[in-house]
Amino acid sequence: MAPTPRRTQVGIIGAGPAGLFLAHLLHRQGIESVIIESRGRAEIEGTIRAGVLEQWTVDLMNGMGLGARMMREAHFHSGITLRFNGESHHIDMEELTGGKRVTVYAQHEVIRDLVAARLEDGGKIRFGVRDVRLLDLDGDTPLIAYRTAEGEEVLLRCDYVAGCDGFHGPSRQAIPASARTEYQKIYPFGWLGILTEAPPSHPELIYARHDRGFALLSTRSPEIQRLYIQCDPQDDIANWSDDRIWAELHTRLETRDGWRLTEGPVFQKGIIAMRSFVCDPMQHGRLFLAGDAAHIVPPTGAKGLNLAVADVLVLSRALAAFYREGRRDLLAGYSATCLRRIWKAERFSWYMTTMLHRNEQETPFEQRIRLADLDYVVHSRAAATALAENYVGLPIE
Ligand code: RFL
Ligand code: PHB
Repeated sequence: MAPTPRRTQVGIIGAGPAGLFLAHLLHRQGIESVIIESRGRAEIEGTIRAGVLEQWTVDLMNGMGLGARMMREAHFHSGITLRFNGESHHIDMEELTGGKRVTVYAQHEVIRDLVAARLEDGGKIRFGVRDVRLLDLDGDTPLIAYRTAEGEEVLLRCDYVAGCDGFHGPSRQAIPASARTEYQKIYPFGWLGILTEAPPSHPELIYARHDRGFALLSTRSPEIQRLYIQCDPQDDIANWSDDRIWAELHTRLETRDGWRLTEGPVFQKGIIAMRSFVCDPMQHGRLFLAGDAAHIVPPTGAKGLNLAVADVLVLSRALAAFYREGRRDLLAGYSATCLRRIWKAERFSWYMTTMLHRNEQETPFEQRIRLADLDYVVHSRAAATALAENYVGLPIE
């Protein structure tokens, strides 16, 4: 017997930053939603990903009453350091942007805070679902079909579907290939990331360009540091002993003036590939894509999570205008509104990535241009201001 359809206003696929922020934003507008998530709660709350929140993302969390733990436990950085040719250069973002800072607060901590608050509000999050299918997207009442963790077949009838299921989720594929254009760039390098139990080596993030490749020093807490080095994206993590990782980190990060990196035991390591990707349009019928489902940036600009939140802020406003006033124009313009911000973040992330990484495929001429870019940005107030303005996050319209 076919299952009886359940009903909600907005069906949200994916409990990442995009899906969770959307559910909270809709709830505050009196709009009901259900989130369906293929992984378990412990898994989404334990996956190590992003670390940097833009100023407006922090303001939004605080404005929604979701920022209490973040304000106690996060680290607030007024600048970043750029290193190349063995020298260190400080970019004072707070001064260059009229007081904006970035907040280092891990993505899985944001997820923990948002999941807990949503469940406390009585919100519906279905974890561990399987076989998710999107149906009738062109009609007035699209359907999400899925199987619960217990194996029960469910049909969820919605007014709208939000595809917040990341780069590999089914939502983007539900838009016919002929109805979307995909723009993509794959970089010939990846990042090897580690978590280490060590004290901070430096009070702010260090982005380094070195002849042996890029390195990044970030942090998680006074006891735990996050570091990355550029590597071959196909490389096997088994080829990277802790000693080899530390040797590369020392070489790439340390400066001629005697600054030294503090080591500690490595308790997590992995390799990620890097790409830039945009799907246009981000909507089809009653389906709206948000976050990594629609676009990917390389992590060098620290933009991915923030972009996902920006998308769902636009979507929540458009849905609120529909439910409150019957307006459909903001929904119709969703993709175009989001893509203006997305392409600027794509440009910035590409710029930071190409400027800071060693790319064997580039000519010696191009490699010297990257160094000139760095030299320019650390010595020109205009160029440093442009970097800072993008890094702390462009204004939300
Ligand atoms: P997510 O986080 O991938 O969440 C998608 C969710 O959808 C679920 N899902 C499904 N659910 C139901 N049915 C299905 N069939 C499903 N298929 C998938 C998944 O299980 C998942 O829970 O996407 P979202 O919400 O769009 O958020 C995007 C961000 O996670 C991402 O952009 C950032 O992590 C990128 N990123 C960074 N962003 C920043 O803003 N600042 C940073 O400092 C930063 N550093 C990073 C990063 C990403 C990294 N990695 C690992 C890619 C550093 C790294 C190393
Ligand atoms: C991180 O702390 O994970 C992090 C920081 C800055 C980036 C990317 C990742 O650009």
